Amino acid sequence: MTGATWTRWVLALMLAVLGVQAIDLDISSEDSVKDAASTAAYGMMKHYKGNLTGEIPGKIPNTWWEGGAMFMALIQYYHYTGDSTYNSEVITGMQWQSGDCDYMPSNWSSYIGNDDQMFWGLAAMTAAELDFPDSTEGYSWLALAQGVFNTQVARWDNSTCDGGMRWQIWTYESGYTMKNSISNGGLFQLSARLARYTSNATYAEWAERIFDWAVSSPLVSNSTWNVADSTSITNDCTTQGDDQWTYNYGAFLAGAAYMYNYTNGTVSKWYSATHGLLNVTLSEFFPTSHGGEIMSEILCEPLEVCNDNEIIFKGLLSSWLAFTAYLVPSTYSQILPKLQGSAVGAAKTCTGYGNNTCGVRWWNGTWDGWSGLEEQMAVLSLFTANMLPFTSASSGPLTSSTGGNSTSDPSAGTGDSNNDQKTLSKITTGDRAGAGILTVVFSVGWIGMIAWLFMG
Ligand SMILES: *[C@@H]1O[C@H](CO)[C@@H](O)[C@H](O)[C@H]1NC(C)=O
Ligand SMILES: *[C@@H]1O[C@H](CO)[C@@H](O)[C@H](O)[C@H]1NC(C)=O
Ligand SMILES: *[C@@H]1O[C@H](CO)[C@@H](O)[C@H](O)[C@H]1NC(C)=O
Ligand SMILES: *[C@@H]1O[C@H](CO)[C@@H](O)[C@H](O)[C@H]1NC(C)=O
Ligand SMILES: *[C@@H]1O[C@H](CO)[C@@H](O)[C@H](O)[C@H]1NC(C)=O
Ligand SMILES: *[C@@H]1O[C@H](CO)[C@@H](O)[C@H](O)[C@H]1NC(C)=O
Ligand SMILES: *[C@@H]1O[C@H](CO)[C@@H](O)[C@H](O)[C@H]1NC(C)=O
Ligand SMILES: *[C@@H]1O[C@H](CO)[C@@H](O)[C@H](O)[C@H]1NC(C)=O
Ligand SMILES: *[C@@H]1O[C@H](CO)[C@@H](O)[C@H](O)[C@H]1NC(C)=O
Ligand SMILES: *[C@@H]1O[C@H](CO)[C@@H](O)[C@H](O)[C@H]1NC(C)=O
Ligand SMILES: CC(=O)N[C@H]1CO[C@H](CO)[C@@H](O)[C@@H]1O
Repeated sequence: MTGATWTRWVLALMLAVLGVQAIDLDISSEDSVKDAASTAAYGMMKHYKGNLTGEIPGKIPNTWWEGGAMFMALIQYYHYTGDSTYNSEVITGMQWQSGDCDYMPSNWSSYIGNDDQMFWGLAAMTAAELDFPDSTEGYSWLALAQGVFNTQVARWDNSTCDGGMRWQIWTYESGYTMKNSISNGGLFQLSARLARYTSNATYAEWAERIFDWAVSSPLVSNSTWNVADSTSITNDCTTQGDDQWTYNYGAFLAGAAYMYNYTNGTVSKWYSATHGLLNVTLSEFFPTSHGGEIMSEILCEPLEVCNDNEIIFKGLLSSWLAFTAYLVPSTYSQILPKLQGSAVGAAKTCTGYGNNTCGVRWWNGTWDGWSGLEEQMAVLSLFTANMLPFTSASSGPLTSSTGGNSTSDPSAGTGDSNNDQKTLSKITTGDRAGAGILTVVFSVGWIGMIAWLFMG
């Protein structure tokens, strides 16, 4: 061994003993980015028990939607790194929770919101676009995405605020009176992706209808490109809850990018929406106080109050930024440095427990003491998104005319009684008790659920 090799060994040993080795990331090396993603994925799957005997595939304790987000991250991971280690768990979980091809599985469908269902639909859409291996039995990825689309557009609510998706699905959920950005932005994005994948104009008409409604409501401004979190039907959607979250911007941004690409770059509305939303996203969530290139969930990170849902949001934005760069090439040079800066920052935080556990605040320079499946998921998506410079345009989302071959079923999900509001009266005592062990996605939903339990 040379002196230098010795020094490296001793240093590595010291770091291991001290438990401070970070993920060693060289952002300009394809192999290094893949290794970092692999380390993050391994750490994430240490927390996933759904494939163990006696457990429920795809179900993560205390949450249902996170399963969809987790599989989305793993589908992207497989596509960009080629590592198929987790594919069988993805396929098993994605099919297990699929309900009647609509992600309304009867165990959970009484308690979920439109946004919860949407994350599974977007995961299935991602699987179709990234040529994820089909399940030998079960539904095609495209049909699952179409099933979510079909069940959601049937809930488009023209009876209040001249349109829009409500946050929640059922009248007894308190978020039922709200229309929020992630539910509308999620369906906008899914519609745009289905339009581009299938070339079926019906999906594009829906994407346009949802977007036009959103910009006519307080949710999205087509002049400042502010994206608010929610608005309420109780005052006819005249005011907004203006909390700023990365994933709300990401949902509309990527949707606009898909529409831009679907329309072959010929429609200025989608060009302005993409660039307008991108500009605000980059100026708002990459604070100059941390150097301007590291993504931050600005609402919860400063006081360290991010909950599990919120910890995932930056991962979602990371993936959607990368997709935007594939679909709208003029955004590439703006997006790449922000993904790279974030990844370099995040890698430094992966020093927890001496086993590369990552934290929440990617700008902190070292582990901030937080850990969990959600932290790993966000970092996994970020590292995967950093494969962008090592891939060509053809590594972006496919369509049925560029190699995507997932089987279409335009009427998927339309025969399922779990979607039917009339089945509400059939909710049993067992179901109500079940509600008690669930953490509903947002606390307001939780409070509403408790109120309903006591009043009902
Ligand atoms: C790292 O250690 C923590 C705490 O013991 C544990 O929860 C986590 O699963 C470990 N992660 C890995 C990748 O071993
Ligand atoms: C997950 O479960 C499925 C179904 O039991 C099985 O086919 C698959 O091999 C399992 N995967 C892993 C990684 O354990
Ligand atoms: C529904 O709950 C039952 C009983 O716990 C479980 O066996 C089954 O796997 C669950 N299915 C889904 C889709 O979660
Ligand atoms: C919903 O209502 C708006 C305004 O009243 C109308 O323009 C639109 O056509 C309606 N859409 C549907 C799908 O009924
Ligand atoms: C902005 O949205 C409003 C609907 O609220 C619409 O009337 C207007 O044409 C849009 N402006 C542009 C530039 O698209
Ligand atoms: C985009 O261009 C392709 C190939 O020229 C064409 O087939 C397709 O119809 C165009 N799409 C739209 C929405 O105009
Ligand atoms: C976005 O920002 C860039 C420079 O940062 C600017 O050139 C461009 O005009 C902006 N686009 C929009 C739609 O605001
Ligand atoms: C659409 O996306 C593909 C990558 O999937 C890209 O090669 C193409 O240039 C994009 N089209 C336009 C009009 O930007
Ligand atoms: C799609 O193509 C892949 C090979 O790229 C093949 O393995 C798979 O069976 C095809 N799926 C369908 C539904 O034709
Ligand atoms: C296009 O999508 C719509 C909406 O799901 C469906 O009704 C129609 O049959 C589809 N058309 C084709 C040609 O697949
Ligand atoms: C630079 C910085 O803010 N570092 C913080 C990282 O997180 C730990 C734990 O919360 C803090 O003690 C550091 O000050």
